[in-house]
Amino acid sequence: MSISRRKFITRTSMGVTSGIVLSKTRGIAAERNSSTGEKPLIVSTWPFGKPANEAALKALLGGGSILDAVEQGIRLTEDSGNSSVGLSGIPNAAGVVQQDACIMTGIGHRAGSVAAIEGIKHPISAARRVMEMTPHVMLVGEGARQFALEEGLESVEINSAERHEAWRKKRAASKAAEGAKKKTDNHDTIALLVLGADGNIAGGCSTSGWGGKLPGRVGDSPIIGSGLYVDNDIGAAGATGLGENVMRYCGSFLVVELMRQGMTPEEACLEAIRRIARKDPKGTDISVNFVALDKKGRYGAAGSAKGFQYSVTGSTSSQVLKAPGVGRLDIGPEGGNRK
Ligand code: SD4
Repeated sequence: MSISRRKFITRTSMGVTSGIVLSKTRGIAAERNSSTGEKPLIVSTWPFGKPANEAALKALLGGGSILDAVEQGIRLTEDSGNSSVGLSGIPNAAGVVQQDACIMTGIGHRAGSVAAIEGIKHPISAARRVMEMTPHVMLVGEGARQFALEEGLESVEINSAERHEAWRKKRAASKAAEGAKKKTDNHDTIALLVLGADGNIAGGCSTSGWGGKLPGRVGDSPIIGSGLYVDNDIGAAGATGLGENVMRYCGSFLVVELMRQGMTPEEACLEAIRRIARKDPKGTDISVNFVALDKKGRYGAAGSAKGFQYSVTGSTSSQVLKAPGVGRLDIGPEGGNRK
């Protein structure tokens, strides 16, 4: 099914030639309530998710599974140096990069996760190995690192000051080119959700977490139900933002449960943020953003403030969209905004 029905302000066209995904982005679309019914469909956090989505699509088109798609997409981000995920991860207060990642598939409701792992090039692959090669769901710290090494995963020095500096400069230049307002730029997460052509769903998450965090701090990203949740009967959701404000509310699980109650992905993301903002002493000043897709191929996202962008890729288009922000006066009563 085509995305062309949607009233995107801008859109991209994408062709697949000899297994290579070709795409162009001409701008940011601003569709608030999305429903395409398209499969396969890949949704991820932030504009840097777009090339990751395209790598995920390429994996699917090459015959890979939904888990291969999640892993390949996120590996691209971990390698790319265009965010603080992976190789260009941001150090903690002790100057060390500790990474968090998880992966989950709706098939068999299985999950794997690593937290506070150091010096492994692809934390997402370590998370997948935890799921597939152990009876466990989560490994942390040195145990996670040793396991990854035993599994043959590549070890790398992530806390390279030069790498971090190069990323910081690149980021500052692109923000200046965009005319973007200065903001504290100390975190990025890729959460990437895949709906396969057969209707099965998987997702993954990878991050170096909040820059300057205490050593040993684990965020929402590797916690199943917080940074990511997949339910093959309903859909999937992923989070980015200040993990502490997601973890205390089981954010991604909440989004999926709201979709179970009948909300569209966008409504569910908005309502989850309102739920958090109603309880949180900081209201909407919580830096929480969600992406979601459902079993029907509908997708959406929302942020506690304006400015969150997400990437959506299907076999006919690949684009970066603006997510609606929950306004300070818009947190309403429980169950508000239900259509
Ligand atoms: C964390 N949620 O560790 C992550 C950081 C993040 O965009 O999402 N940054 O708190």
